[in-house]
Amino acid sequence: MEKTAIKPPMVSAEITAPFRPPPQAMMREMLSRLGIPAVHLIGPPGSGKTELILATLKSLPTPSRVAVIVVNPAAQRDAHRLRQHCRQVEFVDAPVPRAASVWNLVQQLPLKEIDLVLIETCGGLAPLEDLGQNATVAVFAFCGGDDKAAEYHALVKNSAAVILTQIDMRPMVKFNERVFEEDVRTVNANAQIISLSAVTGIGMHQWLDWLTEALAMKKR
Ligand SMILES: Nc1nc2c(ncn2[C@@H]2O[C@H](COP(=O)(O)OP(=O)(O)OP(=O)(O)O)[C@@H](O)[C@H]2O)c(=O)[nH]1
Ligand SMILES: [Mg+2]
Repeated sequence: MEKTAIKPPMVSAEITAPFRPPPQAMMREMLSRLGIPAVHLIGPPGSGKTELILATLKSLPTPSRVAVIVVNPAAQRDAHRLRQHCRQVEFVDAPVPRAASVWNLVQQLPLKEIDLVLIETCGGLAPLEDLGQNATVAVFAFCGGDDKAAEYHALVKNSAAVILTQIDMRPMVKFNERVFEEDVRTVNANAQIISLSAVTGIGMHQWLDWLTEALAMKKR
């Protein structure tokens, strides 16, 4: 009689591999446990994200308790600008933010000394990976034109707040604020729209109030 070889039972990789939650889930869980909100600021190149973070650091009573993570192809430059006002600045020189690299950096932060994590990334046209943030904030600039909320409608839809920076440029730039606001409202009825200038400080209080509320909510 012909002998048939006994095959070992098939063990699927799913069963043998230890379960590891995705990086964004681990980040959210850890920051949540510590009551630290992570706010992701995202917008087109040059929309004023770094300038806004700088103005924020200058306005907050304890900037030393803020950590900033910057991701863009030349993030080191933004990090250099920010380090003058903030001890905890990390960067990734990459065009697209990845949850795994953000999580790696967050794990290296002295989280007991941190109240807020700000993540700056450049983009918003292509669908983005969830980075483990609690809130997404879209940042657009007056000089970028009044069509940006329509162009970046997916980003606007997923944002808790929409910032329109560089309003000190009003006298110099053709920009229809009604069109911009209507485009935001078409896709997102709830986002707070905040117009400000990170350079002159006009409107910054609204942004700081929003941020303070986000911090308080997380602590609660
Ligand atoms: N007048 C004026 N200039 C601003 C304001 N905010 C930003 N800028 C200027 O706009 C330019 C771009 O600002 P950044 O903050 O570097 O823009 P960004 O979004 O971080 O750019 P990327 O990191 O390259 O995506 C800089 O020259 C800023 O100084 C503002 O409120 N008013
Ligand atoms: Mg920047």
